Amino acid sequence: MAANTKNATFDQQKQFDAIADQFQTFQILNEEGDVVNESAMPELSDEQLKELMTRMVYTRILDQRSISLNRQGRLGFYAPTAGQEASQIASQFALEKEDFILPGYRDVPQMIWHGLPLYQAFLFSRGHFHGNQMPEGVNTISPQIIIGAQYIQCAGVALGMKKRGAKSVAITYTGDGGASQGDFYEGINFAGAFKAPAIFIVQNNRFAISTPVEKQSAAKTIAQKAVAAGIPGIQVDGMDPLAVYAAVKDARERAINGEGPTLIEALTYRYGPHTMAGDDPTRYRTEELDNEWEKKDPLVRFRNFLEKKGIWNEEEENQVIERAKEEIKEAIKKADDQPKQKVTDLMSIMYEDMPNHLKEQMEIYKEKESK
Ligand SMILES: Cc1ncc(C[n+]2csc(CCOP(=O)(O)OP(=O)(O)O)c2C)c(N)n1
Ligand SMILES: [Mg+2]
Repeated sequence: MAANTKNATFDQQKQFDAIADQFQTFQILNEEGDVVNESAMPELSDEQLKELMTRMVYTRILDQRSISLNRQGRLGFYAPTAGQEASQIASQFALEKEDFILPGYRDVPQMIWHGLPLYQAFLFSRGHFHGNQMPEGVNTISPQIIIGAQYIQCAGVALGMKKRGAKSVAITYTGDGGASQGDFYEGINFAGAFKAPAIFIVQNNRFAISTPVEKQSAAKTIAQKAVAAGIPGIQVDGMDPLAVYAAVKDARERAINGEGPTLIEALTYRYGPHTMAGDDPTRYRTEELDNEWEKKDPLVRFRNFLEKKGIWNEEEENQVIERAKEEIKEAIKKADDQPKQKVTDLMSIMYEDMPNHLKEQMEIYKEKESK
């Protein structure tokens, strides 16, 4: 017999309402660029605020150029980033150089601002191995393609930092779709149990390719999933760079102080397609939804905020755009100038001590490549 809800042992609705109450969206700047949460304002100098804007504008241009380079056949795999600049750039902006980033395939901008040279990001897109060779001191690994796997790796990297007594954090990114994967739960649970200094970000852009977030989970928010792992969770307006920055900065401080990991759900939107491989967003998103999110644009909002403060203008923004275009042109040239990769290159960088059967294959390929 079905349970009689009148005699239920607890009031489910009350439980859900209490949860919803605790996971309200954290915001500092509204859509017009006005401060609506003065007490939460992060301490950032005018120079730092301008630098954050510069990086977001630069990244938007990089996205536009990457899309057109892909269409010209000059780039390979590319996952568009426009719309997600606040979630991506402001979260990286709250890190220190010694922090370690475990990115997903859409998170190449964070790697670039963490120190990955642009030409190597282009080589990654082309499937060239040099795009995966991080320079010494650039603390990131290649973008993860397996949805959610980076959450487990992040827990491990963070635990390693803790064991070494390092004052740094590991940060990882996945999407709303990624939050349905087993790896997501295992990662946050493990990090919570061991109080590992990790920051787990979910960029909830409302779609996993064409699957809407409503079909991912019965939970009202992704942030509340932190509760089951015994860690703090917060939902932030992911189109508000100041809210994202403040949330990550706060999470970093707690992690460094030995208080363990945080789960941050950033509500955001990707304006473009899932990747350049051929999905058509008009088949799974309405124009109304696109328009609603365009009004939340992080660049427009932050520009308004900075202009009202009198520290930003069109001329400055145009200079950033010109610089970005110039540097992208140079970087793509540098990527073009890179020697074509050979099978023997791939093999020789894989092992310190190459197994015998591969040594044999190496000889075969050396022979082939010499012709
Ligand atoms: C384990 C695994 N399953 C399926 C895929 C195929 N796949 C690639 S992207 C993607 C959607 C992910 O969506 P989301 O996590 O919301 O991230 P977004 O692309 O929106 O940033 C899927 C299912 C994959 N790469 N790995
Ligand atoms: Mg998504």
